[in-house]
Formats: sequence, structure tokens, C-alpha cells
Amino acid sequence: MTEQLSPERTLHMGSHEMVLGGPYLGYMRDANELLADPEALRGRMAEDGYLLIRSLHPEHKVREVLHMMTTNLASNDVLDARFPSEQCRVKAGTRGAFLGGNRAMTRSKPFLDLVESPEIMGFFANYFSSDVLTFDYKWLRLVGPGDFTGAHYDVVYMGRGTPNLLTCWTPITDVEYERGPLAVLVGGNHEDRLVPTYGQMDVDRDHVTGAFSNDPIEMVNLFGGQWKTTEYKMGDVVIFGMHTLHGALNNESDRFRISTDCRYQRAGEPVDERWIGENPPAHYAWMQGETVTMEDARKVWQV
Ligand SMILES: O=C(O)CCC(=O)C(=O)O
Repeated sequence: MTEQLSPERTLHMGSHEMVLGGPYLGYMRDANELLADPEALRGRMAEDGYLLIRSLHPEHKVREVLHMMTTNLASNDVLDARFPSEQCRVKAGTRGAFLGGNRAMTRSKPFLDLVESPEIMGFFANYFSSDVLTFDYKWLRLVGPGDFTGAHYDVVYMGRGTPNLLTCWTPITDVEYERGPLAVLVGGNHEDRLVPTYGQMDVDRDHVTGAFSNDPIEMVNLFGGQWKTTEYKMGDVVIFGMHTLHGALNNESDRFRISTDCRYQRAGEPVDERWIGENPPAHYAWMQGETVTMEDARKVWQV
């Protein structure tokens, strides 16, 4: 409730501005009160397309990952050494990086203790009412000033296994509004038009860029609904499905936003082979060679 009382502010996705609390961008709600009731959790997921769970992880476990990462980042001289490294202040001239699959970090004990913890595996076992697995490949993002993530479906990156695959987005730092929080389009009627077109795409097979749009206003005008975001604390997670339209707002701060996104599914269902094993193949053709722009693909799909 207190969030609703904060003064009006604008947030951006790329060059597009949205007033927080205005028609295009509202506040996420948490699903903590549903935790003991898997049917209610699935119902909320069907309704909103996401589940925000506050403090799913004990904060100290996230701090251990942050410490592991900032030690590494400091030794690589990308942090402003005038500040304590856990503040993740960006050294001038340094940029963010995609650290997905980075073995030193994503196979480290603190990292795996977090993303494969009893808390998170238990959450998914409860949600799916089944034994569950998580992909061996882990996505890890060091998001620098000015960086953002355009609106997309995850299915275009990892859609070769079960459709009942969920993403868990886990901030490793606190993420204030200005540090590029995750945002989800809630209530929009995009599936009828996007699932049979954009949603059939596979970035490695089709050589198409992945994000559907960098313009969140256009998404609302096309499909209705409202973007939702919030400020995150270490320990919070956001869980969403393969057809949840989501992205991340601009990092307008002088600090890195660090987050990981990992995937979970029922153990007995088909698994996308790109993301499992000791050395997952990962994306093997995306953005290599001639690539179709999303603008051109959308003309073909007429969306
Ligand atoms: O953290 C981000 O910027 C993007 C995350 C994302 O797209 C995902 O978790 O699927």
C-alpha cells in the first residue's frame, strides 16, 4: 500500500516513458498469501501471468551470491572502488554484461545453493504437484546504466520442451525503481494474436531477433492491459510462464542491477536440450549470420 503513496515518477523502457501509477504502468501484487494453496497459485498465474513472492529466499543466501559476484567484479575492475563493492557502483566507462552460463559464477556453490535451494525447488514441487527439475544452464545478468530488456515471450528462447515451463527471476541486488526492475504486461489480450505467430518462433531455428518490441506503450495500445512493476528486495522472486509478455525497465542508476533467471518444470516432461547437461549447447545460431529483424517478421505475421 505504501508504494501507491510514493510521489509520481516516470520510468522508461528504452526511449519510451511511462508514469508509474498512470494508465500504462501500475504496481505488481504479491502472491504470498496463496503459498500454501497450489491451486490458488495456478489460478493467480492464469489471471496475472506472474507470481511475485516476497522473501522466498532468506536474504543472507542472496547476500552470499552478491558477495561472490562483487568479489569477482571488483577483481575485474568494473566497480567504482570509492564505494563498498556491495553497492555495485559502476566504474565510469564500464558496461553491463550477460553472464549466462559463466561457470565461475553460475556453477559456484553460493549461486547453486540459491537457485536450486529447498525453498525454490519446494515451491515448484508444490506448484506443479510433481517432482521438478531446473535447467543446468543459468542466465545471469549484470545490467549497467542505460540497459533495459525489450518486451518478449520466453518461449522463443527455450520452447523445445514442455510448454509447462516457468521462469523464476531472482534479483541478486535490491532493485529500486531506478535500477531497472522487471515489468510484466498484465491483462493484455496478446495470446490470440501472438501465440500463433511470434510465439511459434525459435531464435536458433528462425534467425530472428528475440524481443517483440521495445515500446511498452505500443503493447498496451495493441493488446490492452497494463505493465506492472515493483521495487524488489534481495530474497524476492517473480515467476512467470512462457507466454508472459515481460521486459525490464531502464537502469537509470549508477549501480549495476544483478539478477538471475532460471527455469523449472515437471521432471517427467520433455526438456529443451539446449539447456541441460554438463556443457549445455545453449543458443547455437541466434544472431549469427543473416538475421531477420523483428520489424520485418511482424510485417509477415501482421501483428
Ligand atoms: O532481467 C532482465 O533484464 C530480463 C529477464 C528476462 O527476460 C527473463 O527472466 O526472462
